[in-house]
Amino acid sequence: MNKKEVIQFILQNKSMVVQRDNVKSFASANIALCKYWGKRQLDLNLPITNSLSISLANKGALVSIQSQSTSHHLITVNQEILPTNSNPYETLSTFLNYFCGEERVSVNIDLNIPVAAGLASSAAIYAALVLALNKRYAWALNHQSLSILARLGSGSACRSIDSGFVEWYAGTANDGMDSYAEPLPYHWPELRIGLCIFNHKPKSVSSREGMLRTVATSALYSAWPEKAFKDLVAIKTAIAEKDFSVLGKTAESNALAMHATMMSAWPPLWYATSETLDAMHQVWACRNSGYDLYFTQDAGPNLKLLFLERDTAMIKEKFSGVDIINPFEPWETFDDA
Ligand code: 2P0
Repeated sequence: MNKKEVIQFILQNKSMVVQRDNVKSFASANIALCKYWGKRQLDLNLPITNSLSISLANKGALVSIQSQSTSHHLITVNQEILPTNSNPYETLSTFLNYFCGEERVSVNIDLNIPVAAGLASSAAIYAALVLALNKRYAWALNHQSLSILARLGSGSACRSIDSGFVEWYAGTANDGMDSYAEPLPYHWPELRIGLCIFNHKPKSVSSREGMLRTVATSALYSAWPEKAFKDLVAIKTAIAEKDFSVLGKTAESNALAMHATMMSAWPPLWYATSETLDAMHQVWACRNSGYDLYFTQDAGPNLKLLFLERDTAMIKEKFSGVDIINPFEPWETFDDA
């Protein structure tokens, strides 16, 4: 099955008539503790390994959709209209066409995280878009179907349908019907994520291109699936047992191993800057002084700190400008909007 056929299958017997115009949905961005890096199928964004993330509460994308009487969709991101000949417009508009048919819509996307800088903005956007479409046509889809539809927009978006800890199953089916994300039944109110944002600019190599290149050229990639599997087991156990040291250590090691596969790709992929490396050394220095502090890094230079509430004051002092998130804090979901 291709993308269009998967969508038709999920939406069979569902109305394609607008039930509510001007709907609004919010989806949190998510940070992977065990990463998704490499696809077993490109078109459907089917991953080689399972991955596990933590959703970032009120950090993410708010998407509204309204009917529009123009010949093309009107898409704005943070109040700026996307030019119809730009790549982001083409990608979003192609995705919208799968659902809206001949209809044209105006989509407003408001993000409170940097766009395409390794902060999972596309995950939040596609998840919020699918949640908003579900309201617009009153499909009443379950989370599994919503997660699959979000994955078709951007792989990691399937992890942004739910909050808290979320696991995405790689699955084995060719049509990807067994590749969706589900929340883990654990809360960890003391857990904190610190966003160290050094660069708001979009990354030069997209994750899609980076994954392709890594799988095709990195000699280290063959070791990745086993490493990811072991880390996933360790992280799930650490979450269930609330063992923060094991969680942090495994997440940091997982991120570094993913970056090792990228660095050994050709041409090499190197997302870190000198600020990223300085912050890593700061984390290691804090650890050497006895603090339980770890980091993770995605396809961008920004670093995400993992720590517990008790160390908040120290983190604020050592990492100036850090944005601290409590992933289990309640936030506005716009479920009735
Ligand atoms: C993750 N990343 O697990 C990993 C770690 C980046 C590094 O998921 O091509 O934007 O749309 O499926 O989801 C970023 O990849 O890629 C990502 P596509 P996506 O969070």
